[in-house]
Amino acid sequence: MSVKNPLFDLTGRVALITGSSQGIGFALARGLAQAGAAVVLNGRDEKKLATAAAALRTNVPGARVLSAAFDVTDSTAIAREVNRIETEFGAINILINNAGIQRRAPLTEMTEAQWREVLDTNLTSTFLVARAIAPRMITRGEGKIINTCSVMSEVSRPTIGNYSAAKGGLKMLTRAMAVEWAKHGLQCNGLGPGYIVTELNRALVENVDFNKWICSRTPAGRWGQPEELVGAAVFLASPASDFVNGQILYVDGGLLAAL
Ligand code: NAP
Ligand code: GCO
Repeated sequence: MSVKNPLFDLTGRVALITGSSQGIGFALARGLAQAGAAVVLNGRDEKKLATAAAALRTNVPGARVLSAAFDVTDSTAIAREVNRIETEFGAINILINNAGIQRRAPLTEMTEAQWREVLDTNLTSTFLVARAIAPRMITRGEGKIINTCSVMSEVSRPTIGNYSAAKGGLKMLTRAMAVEWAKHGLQCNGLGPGYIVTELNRALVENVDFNKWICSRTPAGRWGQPEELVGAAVFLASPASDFVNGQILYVDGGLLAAL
């Protein structure tokens, strides 16, 4: 007997997950689809998106899947695609601002381009996409916004000053959204992954010394897998979190609990 708890049931909901052609975003899209949501995949590369959408339809038979190729730093493209999604696919009930990049360098050697690209993609984009969708959610009196933060919203390490600044800002932008939009029936929260095995971290996973360090620094003694973030995302996207606002839910193997 398959038991579905209505608190975690996303049937009939439409979820846009930015940066979901691979990695964490794709895992979250698949998890929300398995919970019943219709999902909109996003990324800049249309071929990667098509491959991801096909895989998702195979993984989750019967799932409604739409691809929306746009750059989350391009406000014109965002407006165009949000209109298309809501016209062709349905009102967006759940927004996961997940797209993000890394450009590692010591601050004294970091180029302005490396700084700006990371802040634009990892922070400003969330403002731009949420600004396009939140007014529609406010009109409808409901909506779930989940921003993919990071343990770097709380701590940093050398060579990722741009990334840490962006993720720290994203924590506070999440709280700013919560305090402005909660009265309109929106719940805005953050998801804070620890070290997860994805393309973003390929160089770190393959670095023997870094791999050893992160496994010793993480109480669980290992890297996380993208699928291990799905439970927290479904919780934050579902009725189960209707009185949760402005929180960052860390899924980090205990990393932030440890000195
Ligand atoms: P990933 O495997 O590199 O995937 C990044 C995704 O974002 C891709 O689908 C990429 O597709 C998309 N993307 C990048 N720039 C974009 C843009 N300008 N517009 C639209 N889509 C864009 O990385 P990931 O590890 O899954 O990271 C996803 C999110 O989790 C990021 O915000 C990252 O900071 C955060 N995070 C990751 C970890 C970790 O350990 N991996 C931990 C904490 C937080 P295209 O290149 O085709 O656009
Ligand atoms: C790095 C990593 C981290 C992780 C993640 C940790 O260079 O240390 O890329 O930034 O990806 O953000 O939560």
